[in-house]
Amino acid sequence: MKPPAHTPHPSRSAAHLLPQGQKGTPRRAVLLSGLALAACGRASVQAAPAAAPLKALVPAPVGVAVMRGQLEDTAWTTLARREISQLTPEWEMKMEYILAQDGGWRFDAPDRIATFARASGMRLHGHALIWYSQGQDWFEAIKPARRAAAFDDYIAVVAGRYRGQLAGWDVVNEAVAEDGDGLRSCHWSAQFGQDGYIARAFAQTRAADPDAVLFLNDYNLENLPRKGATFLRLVERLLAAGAPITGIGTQGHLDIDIPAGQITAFMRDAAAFGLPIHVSELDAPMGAGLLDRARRDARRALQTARVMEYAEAFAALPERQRYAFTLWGLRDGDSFVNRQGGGDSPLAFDDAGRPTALHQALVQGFSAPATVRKERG
Ligand code: 9MR
Repeated sequence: MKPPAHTPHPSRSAAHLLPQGQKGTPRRAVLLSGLALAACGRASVQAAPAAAPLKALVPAPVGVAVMRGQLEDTAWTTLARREISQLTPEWEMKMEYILAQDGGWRFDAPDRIATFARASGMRLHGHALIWYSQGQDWFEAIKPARRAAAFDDYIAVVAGRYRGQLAGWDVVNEAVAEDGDGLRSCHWSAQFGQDGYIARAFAQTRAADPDAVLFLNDYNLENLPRKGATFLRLVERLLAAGAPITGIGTQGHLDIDIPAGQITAFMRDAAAFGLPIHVSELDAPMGAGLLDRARRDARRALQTARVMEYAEAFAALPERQRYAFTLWGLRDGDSFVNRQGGGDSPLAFDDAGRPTALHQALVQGFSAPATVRKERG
């Protein structure tokens, strides 16, 4: 199997390795218990009683990234069925999986995930049709004169296959340059132009699936205000040109060191388009593997404050703009962040399925009354 493409990432640019399915060690599904955490000003978190499932707490579908192997792990499926109401295939609905090396198409894993979602009463979110980091060898091996048809055909086949089965698609992923200075150049932009490939992908996806919400999805939008602004200008330009963008995806791989208010400011600017917003890949690494206790507590407090801010900013959106709030993995050990050694706690559950400090931050953020949210916003 082809190794997955690398995705640059803030402060952990080499932070993912091979996709990781079930590891074979059954994990015990443990019910919720409170967590006592270090108090620290506004971000303090108190010991909590047994928590409600996330899907009862969040005023929108709660998503999680999934790999086929996890569907064979009953600890994962039990926890997911209790907590989660939407699934995003973590990598098996991308070109790297679907376009097999023998030239065929592979749909077994994404079909299995779609079947599981349906059987579990969960929504399915498609990720990702066109991404700068994927499909280059395949595309460049096609004669230039036939590339446009191949691009259109890929979208027609994949989006057509899942038509009616998923709520939305990340049509184009990560179009904005790493630092926010313009757009990325890639094999797609070389063929169709920097805005051109995005507009074409949206038009083709709309033709293949008339009902899905179609997202432009990117990361660092809250971490780097300049990148957030470039992204929103791109949305504005493409909408003005008639592209059927009907959703805004902000991945939410959080840099917990950003100043307070930056997340709220990006969400407010993004919300001005009136489109549904998907917090599509939230995690919040602390970089905590090697830290001593005092420093770890300080990192926890920062993590708590920023995750609360994200939750509050999302909950403050009008209902029709709250597409979903998705975590990029269920348990800490499921996170791509931990595939290079582990030790971080970027997600809502630990490896035994118990709520983490990040979970408590979500509880607090989503429990804040609307008036408090408004004042903080
Ligand atoms: O977490 C995903 C990892 O398992 C895959 O190997 C990798 C390449 O497909 O993609 C990771 O997910 C990325 C997502 O698709 C887009 N935003 C950044 C995510 C983390 O790199």
